Amino acid sequence: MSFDHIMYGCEDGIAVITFNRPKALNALNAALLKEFDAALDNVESDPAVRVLVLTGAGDKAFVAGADINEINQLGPLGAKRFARRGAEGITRLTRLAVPVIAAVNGFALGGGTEMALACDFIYAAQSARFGLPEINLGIIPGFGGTQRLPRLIGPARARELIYTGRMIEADEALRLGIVNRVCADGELMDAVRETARLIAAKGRVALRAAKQAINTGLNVDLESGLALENDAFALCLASPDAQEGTGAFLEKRPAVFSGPLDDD
Ligand code: CO8
Repeated sequence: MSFDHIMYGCEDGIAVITFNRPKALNALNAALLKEFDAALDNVESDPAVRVLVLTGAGDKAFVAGADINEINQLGPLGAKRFARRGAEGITRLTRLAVPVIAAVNGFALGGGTEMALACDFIYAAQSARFGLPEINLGIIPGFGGTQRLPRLIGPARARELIYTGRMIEADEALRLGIVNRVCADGELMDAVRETARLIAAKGRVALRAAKQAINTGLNVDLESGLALENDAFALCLASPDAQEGTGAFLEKRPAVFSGPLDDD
C-alpha cells in the first residue's frame, strides 16, 4: 500500500511512522487510520523491526486529534464505527511484539493524546501540548482516553483533565507521569533514537515477553500477573537469546542477540 497521509520507514531496526497531514495538524481522518493500520501490518510482518517510533510531520503537531470535519458529519452509528475502528487500530500498538515510543512534538490533543497513551512510553518536546478537549466539542474521548488516562495517572487527575478539556504543557505532563522525558525541541528525535537503539540491541523474545507481561499484567490481579510473568520467564529461557545473554556474561563479552526471526 502506498501512503499519502503517513510516512513509513525502517532503518537499523527502528521503524518510524510519521503522521503526515501538517496542514490539518496531522488530524486523524479515516484515510489516515487505514494507512496507519497498513503500516502496523508492515511492522508485524518485518522481523527486522525491533522498535517502532511514532511522530508528527511539521513543527506544530504530533496529532491534533480525530478529524473534526469527519466527526461533524457522523451520526451515532457512524460515530460508533469510526471510534471503534480508530480505537482498535490504536490498541494494536499495545499488542505489537516490539516496543513503541511516542515522540510528541507540538499538539497531541484528543486522539493524539490517546494515540500517545497507547504507546509503551512517551518522550515529548518542550513545545508539546497534551489534552483531551473533546468535552469542548460536546463529545467524550473515543479512542481509549477515558480508560488509559485514569489507569496511567489515577482517576481523580484524569477526571479533571477530561471534564475541563484543559491543555497541559510538557512539564506538567512529565509531573503527572504521562511523559517519561522532556527534550529541547530540536533534540527530541535524537533522544528518542538513542533510547530506541538501546532497546533495539536487546533480545526480541525477551522484549516481547516483557511487553506482554506488563500489558496483560496491568489488567489482571497481582497473583495472575505473577503467574503470567513466571510462564513468560520460562519461555524466554527456551530462546537462543537467553543462552547468548547468560553465556556472554560468563565469557565476559558483550551479548549479540539475533533471536529467532520466525517467532511471530
Ligand atoms: N480536525 C480537523 N482539522 C483540524 C484539527 C482537527 N482535530 N485540528 C486542527 N485542524 C486544522 C484547522 O482547522 C486549521 O485548518 P485551516 O487552516 O484549513 O483552517 C489547521 O488545522 C490549523 O489549525 P489552527 O488554525 O486552529 O491552528 P492554531 O495554532 O490556531 O490552533 C489548535 C491549534 C489549538 C490545536 C487548534 O487547531 C485546535 O483546537 N484543534 C482541535 C483540537 C481538538 O479539539 N482535538 C480533539 C478532536 S476530537 C477527538 O480527537 C476525538 C477522538 C475520538 C474520535 C471518535 C470519533 C467518532
